[in-house]
Amino acid sequence: MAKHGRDGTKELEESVKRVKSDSENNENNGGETLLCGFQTSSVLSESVREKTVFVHGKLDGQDAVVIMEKIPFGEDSLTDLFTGSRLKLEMRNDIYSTYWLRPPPHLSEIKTTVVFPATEKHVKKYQRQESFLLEESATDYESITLPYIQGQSFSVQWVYNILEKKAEAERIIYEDPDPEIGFVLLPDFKWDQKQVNNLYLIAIVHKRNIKSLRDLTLEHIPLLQNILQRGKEAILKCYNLPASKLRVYLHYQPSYYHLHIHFTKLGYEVPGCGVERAHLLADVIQNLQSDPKYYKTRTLYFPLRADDGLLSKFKEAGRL
Ligand code: M7G
Repeated sequence: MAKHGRDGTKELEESVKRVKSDSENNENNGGETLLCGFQTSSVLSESVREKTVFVHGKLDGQDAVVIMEKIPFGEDSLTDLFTGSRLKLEMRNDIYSTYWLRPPPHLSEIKTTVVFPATEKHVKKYQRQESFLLEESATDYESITLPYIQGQSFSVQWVYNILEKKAEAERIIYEDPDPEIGFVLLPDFKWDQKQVNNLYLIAIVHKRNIKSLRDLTLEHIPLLQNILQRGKEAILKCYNLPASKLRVYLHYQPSYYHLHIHFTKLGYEVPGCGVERAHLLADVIQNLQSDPKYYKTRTLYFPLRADDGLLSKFKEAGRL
């Protein structure tokens, strides 16, 4: 299943072409008009700096969340941008002039993610909220967190679809099919795949009984080492990005309780890469090597948003 190219740039161009042809297919199978009937209920959050907006609304009477993000300039697109655009003068003063540039359609695309139908939990996930840092002892995990996540967490059907090649199969860049130490590596759906500067991939393990960092013990070291090693090699081959340019980590708490590892480009300040939520995979391996029960026994810290149900459980238990 591995599709490694020797020339990373070429591979990236090919994967961009793949994404374009996916979107062309999508236009043909009705995706083009999906949002025409979208009725906005509220803007959940927006960022002027990141040029993103998260919108809650209704589609066919059901809840939906639409995330839109203006994409960065890629060096490769500059020539097309200069030659194919029209300029509208805004003002001119001495040697200074400002314009509104109207790019050709293929350079004015907005990356759009649709969650439909969206659950109440999705709507909350994308709402701007105050966060609180929680302290979770091993006992808190057993008595508060575990029962909560067993009943309340997001469906991981999308993960099973990827592992079973029912969705995103053509996006997989590397797979080790081994049931114990194997995994699938593919672009995170947050990545536009237009440039490596904001590279974001996820490795999803084939093994189905590992919910999060808390479940990891000595027996998982070969799995974690395999992901770290082979994931780095695959990214070097596909995107020409060396391991020294990668941030490889797990989230605690994750949103989806099926073990997966984030691979992002170092220097790309993606939400969730801060010290309060991200655990470097290399550190996780070392911690397990020095203490096989490290993550079973340690107190772990993580932020939760004000309206997170788990936060209420910690409050009810007098732990916040
Ligand atoms: P997480 O740490 O469980 O939660 O990471 P977070 O979303 O709060 O960071 C899950 C990762 O999977 C995130 O980086 C998501 O962007 C990514 N992701 C989520 N979904 C539903 C999909 C999907 O359908 N396809 C792909 N390729 N990535 C997804």
